[in-house]
Amino acid sequence: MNNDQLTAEERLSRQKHGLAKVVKHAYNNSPFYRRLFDAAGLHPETVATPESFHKLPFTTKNDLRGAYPYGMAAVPLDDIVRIHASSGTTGKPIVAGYTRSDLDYWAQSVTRICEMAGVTKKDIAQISFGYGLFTGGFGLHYGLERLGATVVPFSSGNTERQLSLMKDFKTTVLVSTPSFAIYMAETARDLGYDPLSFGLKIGMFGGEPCSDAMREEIEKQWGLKVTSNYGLTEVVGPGISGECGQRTGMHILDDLYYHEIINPQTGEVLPRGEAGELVLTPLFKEGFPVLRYRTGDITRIVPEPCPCGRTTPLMDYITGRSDDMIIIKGVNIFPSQIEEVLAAFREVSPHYQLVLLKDKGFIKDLEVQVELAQEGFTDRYKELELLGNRIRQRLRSTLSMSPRLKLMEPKSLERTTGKAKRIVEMEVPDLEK
Ligand code: DLL
Repeated sequence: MNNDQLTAEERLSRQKHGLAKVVKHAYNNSPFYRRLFDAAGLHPETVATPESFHKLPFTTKNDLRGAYPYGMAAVPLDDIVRIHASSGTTGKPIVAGYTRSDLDYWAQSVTRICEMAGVTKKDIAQISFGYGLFTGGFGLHYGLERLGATVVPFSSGNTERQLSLMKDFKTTVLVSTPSFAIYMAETARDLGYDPLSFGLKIGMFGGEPCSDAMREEIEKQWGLKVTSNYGLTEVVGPGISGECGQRTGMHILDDLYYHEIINPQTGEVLPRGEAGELVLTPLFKEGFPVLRYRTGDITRIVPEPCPCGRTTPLMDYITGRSDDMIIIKGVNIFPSQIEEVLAAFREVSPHYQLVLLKDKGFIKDLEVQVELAQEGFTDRYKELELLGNRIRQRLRSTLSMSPRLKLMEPKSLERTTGKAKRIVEMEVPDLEK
């Protein structure tokens, strides 16, 4: 049976089976979950159904941090055959351990995501995600290999060599972050290649948001079809949801990953269609199971069915993270709001950075730094001043505050071969406004 076209009853029956299995496994084998159930006065039977699951407390990033390194294990360490970890910038990373069966479960999920994106065994897929503790490289690798595609495990970095092999190997699928795809196109042109001449067909992009503007830019530059896919280390890695060719959102493999959308302030489960924080439970994970994991990612379930015929629910593109809200001068700002404003100006490029200006550790102001677009670049003062004023005005009306704005020369912001770093902090004593 095709798991992407289950009827509502079939789906529910799989979910019931999965929930009962994973809840019992976590309770019986994970000291972390045994304590959590006991403290809440719960027993597996009382929470292991879709109707009662909401009674179980959430698991948070802090819980996983506190369990560093092996506190989330629910099998003897002898049975863990792989470890990945998130690249947390502060504190200890979050560790995920996989049994052999977990690796199989993960590869199956990624294979389905790749098929949805339109990849077939005829494709040559170049993986430009880092191979290492990050789940991107190995995650896509085993899923694509299982599908039968020809995998080029390049890993991240070394952009010029990537391009040269990409051309020689006649790569058809590029697997990377969307920001790296833009950087590669820029480098290709610098080297005198026309990116359109590479013949790339599909982009499988993930690990960070891909705004509509970025998507258009990548498609225009490479002549490929952009698909976005989503996942996170704590749950399994990539392979949780991904786009088909229709652009209606990312199909969640919900026979394998149980999802809820909650109000991030109250924790209440929201009705289908309302935007909130995504909470995930991988139904068949043995090594380091997580139940009701708060992803921090803000999205909603698209109410309309997808014309592709798959019945898996569609998750909308991530609009932000519940923890990336910046509070400046008492105003709440999400970076995605700024990205939307900038995307409306053809005169600037997709490369931007938000600098939090701090005085003795306190955020005092925000500077939006954005590169001018290469095409039509002007250094005429008057034109730049006019453009600056137009962008400032838009930022002010969208954000209800006026951040500082710095228009930068093309290619002056640092490029990344992995996830773009959009927010940086700078200590600026005695800042004046
Ligand atoms: O980024 C796993 C991954 C690798 C997914 C490759 C897709 C492709 P982490 O490093 O743990 O894992 O980061 C997970 O990245 O909570 C989201 O905030 C963000 N993220 C991942 N994919 C997307 C996406 C991997 N398609 C965190 N759109 C998640 C928006 C994404 N944000």
